[in-house]
Amino acid sequence: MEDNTILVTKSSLPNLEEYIEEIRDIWTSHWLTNMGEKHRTLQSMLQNYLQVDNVDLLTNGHMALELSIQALNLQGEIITTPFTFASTTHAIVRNGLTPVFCDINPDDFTIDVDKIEALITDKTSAILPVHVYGNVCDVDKIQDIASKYGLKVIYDAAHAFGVKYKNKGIGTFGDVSCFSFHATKVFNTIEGGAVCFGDRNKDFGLNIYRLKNFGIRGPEIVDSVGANAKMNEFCAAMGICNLKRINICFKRRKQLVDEYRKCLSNIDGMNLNKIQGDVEQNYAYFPIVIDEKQFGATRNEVLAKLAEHNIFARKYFYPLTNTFDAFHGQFNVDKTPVALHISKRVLTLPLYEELCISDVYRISDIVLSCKK
Ligand code: T4K
Repeated sequence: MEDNTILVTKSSLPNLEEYIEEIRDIWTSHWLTNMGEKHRTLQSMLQNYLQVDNVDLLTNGHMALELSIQALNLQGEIITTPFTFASTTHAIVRNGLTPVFCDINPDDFTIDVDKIEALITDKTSAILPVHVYGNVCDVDKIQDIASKYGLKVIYDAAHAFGVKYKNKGIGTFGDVSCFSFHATKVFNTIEGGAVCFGDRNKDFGLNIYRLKNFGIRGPEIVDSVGANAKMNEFCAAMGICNLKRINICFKRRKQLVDEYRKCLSNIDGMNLNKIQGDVEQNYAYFPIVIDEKQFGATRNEVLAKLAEHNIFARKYFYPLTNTFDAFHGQFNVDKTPVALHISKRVLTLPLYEELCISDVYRISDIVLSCKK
């Protein structure tokens, strides 16, 4: 790989010496996993940072989703969106439940709350919306619908670390919020994830803890059939170091996004996500939507032009999850036309802490050079 290659993202890392310092005492304790000191420390740091009642750490964001569905003992159908990473839909299907796909808003690509109620049946047990790219779903309306029909709400907050809505941590909404701390996320623990939930959901907390540790309740009691999804100490140590520098990371991402917006706003045939009111953003992704008719080039042509310059943007999220081969045509994509339209036109541009402002200008120039 050449030095000048720019990928869609690049993991944020702490100073190496700081990480070594953080893991040094593991060589004294020999305690590598199973809810050790680092695990407990990161858990309480995150509880504080995310302003939530409870946090439980897991091996990744996917297990957070999959085990949350199980811990809530959901059955039947779950209303969700197809404009997401495979994980969201797979977590539902792997639990033996049926995803029912709701369309998305054209402005911020979150679930279209006006289309949820028509999808509710007597089999519906929950709504699983996605704060896609860190854009906040209409949490108030979703809660109203959930309360009216007695449904649970699990947020896929994989993209929404550090986001606040009306000054409240994004993890405080719904019954559960599931975060991803994957290497590609604004905050990473190498691999990792977490569930956040309120004190009113203490039972959920007990269930998730047992599910992540084989169903073991005590030294001689195993009273449920759990999996293994414990975050290990090296990952937790990475999280401790990265959390200490998270504000530097957000500040830098904001600068880059501000420059992208200056270069790429008000271009015929190109739409950017609307800036949401009452939201403190995390600048996780920078999606552009290219309408071939007005722009004069397709999304794929822009992607290819960037690639000629060793710049690798990504089609997050194409294809839609309801079109995956894995489902053998089980779902009718025509029922989510906005999601289909966006997925054929969206491109996520490179965005990460180490990206140079000059690269933002260069990337924007190449994108604009495709316009006819
Ligand atoms: N829900 C949503 C909405 C999600 O987006 C995700 C994950 C999940 C749930 C599940 O959470 P986790 O179980 O993953 O915690 C990446 C990530 O692997 C995935 O975590 C993420 N979403 C998804 C949107 O993106 P890929 O297949 O695009 O990853 P990959 O390997 O192509 O990496 C993308 C770029 O990241 C590379 O070009 C370079 C950079 N990179 C990658 C790795 C692995 C690094 O800089 N460092 C690294 O270690 O899925």
